[in-house]
Amino acid sequence: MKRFLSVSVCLLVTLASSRLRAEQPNILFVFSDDHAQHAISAYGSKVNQTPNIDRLANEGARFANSFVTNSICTPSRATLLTGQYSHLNGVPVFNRFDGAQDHVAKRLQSGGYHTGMIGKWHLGSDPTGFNRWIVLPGQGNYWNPTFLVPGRKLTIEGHCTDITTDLGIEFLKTRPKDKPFFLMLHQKAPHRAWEPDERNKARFKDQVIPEPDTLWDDYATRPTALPINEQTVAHDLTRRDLKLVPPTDLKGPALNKWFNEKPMELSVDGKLLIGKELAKRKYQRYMQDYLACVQGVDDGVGKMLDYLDQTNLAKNTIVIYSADNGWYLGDLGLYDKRFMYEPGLKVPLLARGPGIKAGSVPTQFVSNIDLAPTFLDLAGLQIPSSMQGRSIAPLLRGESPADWRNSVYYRYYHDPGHHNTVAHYGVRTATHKLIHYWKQDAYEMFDLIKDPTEQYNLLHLAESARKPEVAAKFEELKTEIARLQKQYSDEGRFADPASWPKTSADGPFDNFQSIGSKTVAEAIASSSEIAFPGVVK
Ligand SMILES: [Ca+2]
Repeated sequence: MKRFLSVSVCLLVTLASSRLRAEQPNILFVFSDDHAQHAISAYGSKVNQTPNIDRLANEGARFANSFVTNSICTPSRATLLTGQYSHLNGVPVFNRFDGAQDHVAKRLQSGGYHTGMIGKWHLGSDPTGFNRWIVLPGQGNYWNPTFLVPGRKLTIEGHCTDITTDLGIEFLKTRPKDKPFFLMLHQKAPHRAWEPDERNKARFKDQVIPEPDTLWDDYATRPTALPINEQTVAHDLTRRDLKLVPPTDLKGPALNKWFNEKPMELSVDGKLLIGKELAKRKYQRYMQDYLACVQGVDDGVGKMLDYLDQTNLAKNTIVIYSADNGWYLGDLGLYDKRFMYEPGLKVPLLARGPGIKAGSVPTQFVSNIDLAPTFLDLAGLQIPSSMQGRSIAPLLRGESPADWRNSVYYRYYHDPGHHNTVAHYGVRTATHKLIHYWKQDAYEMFDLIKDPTEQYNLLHLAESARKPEVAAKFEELKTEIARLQKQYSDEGRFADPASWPKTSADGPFDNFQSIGSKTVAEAIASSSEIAFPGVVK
């Protein structure tokens, strides 16, 4: 009897443990680079259609209020892994991520997941916490990109977006079938300089893209930062961005210099374009290529979803789509990201899978600090207190926790930096936004209900700022910023550029030995511990 009981207990324990294992869902996280929320049709895009990303919205949840904490590539990726703001994870600008620190992939790996990282990494250090990784060095290239695998580098012929998708499929095909998987599939596209694949380039070549209402923004009420920015469509697109054809005799540094210049007149079909006409032309050229790159990403999402459906993996796989930062589609006259105005602050966030309510549109404020805790929660693993975000799993199930946050805190440091964007921090609530340019001690405040495109800074005119309701809101939001800085332990660690880490997320990557050109299948094999025993940590 005793023996029978003991066998039964063993059986029960085994059953319980295999059941737990079976319930751990696969997680496919598709991430893109610089994909504007308003360049997705499910989010009401006026400029393109993204039928595959829309599938995630129709079959799952689309987050209406999804934000980032620091709207540039490298800091956003460090936050994605750690669930922490830049001042805690040590990546305020384009410096290298210390892979020795605790992060979500390590925890999923030790929690029983087969983990993979494919595509744009842009954290400088070698990925840690992944069974397999194959990543671009720094930004990487669109065409015939070089990839890094543990200790080696290789070239794969073709377009980066398609290759990254194919590597993702290959990862799923070759994964161990007795474990759940966690795959971070990170597209380089649609990052500048927007070099689309041939099929989508042809598709957008002659399209006329509607201009946003604020393309001709004069920045009249926002004198601190916008008038000196260098990310305008009218003045700051280079010949490389505009895909102009160089004179045939230019070579080497002279050719590079020519590509990096910003043309202020252009001859098109025998007509000399200047001023507004030229800016309109630049907008079309930029958007055609940007949207064609987005379309490649959307094609890739479709391919991944089809594969999950065909292999019956869909029923136990949570698919999440997001981007590392927002983006300006000519809004406020801008391209690029950085500024915490709505197009830069908001990012796409969509999720589909078991337990996720189809067609739901959660409106709670979520941000990229929430992704790491969410992955752990979905996997049934403990969320460490060092992570500053909160799992959005209850929101995915359609719940409305009463104590959810009502505001988000943002901080951008990269000043001096690219595009001459002035450093700032701020808060966004359901109705208002307050931005503080701390070096100038200048503020901007917007009523997002009356002025969703942030054209009128309520503090610009003394007469307006003195109004009791404006003054009261200003005080309320300053208090809210102070509260959030305390909550998130932001004591201005990287406020002074002299305090930034001196490392770079852009290499060098000289310690990787070249193994030549490979097919996708050969490349993924090269990133496995089987191909290079002892190399993978
Ligand atoms: Ca980015």
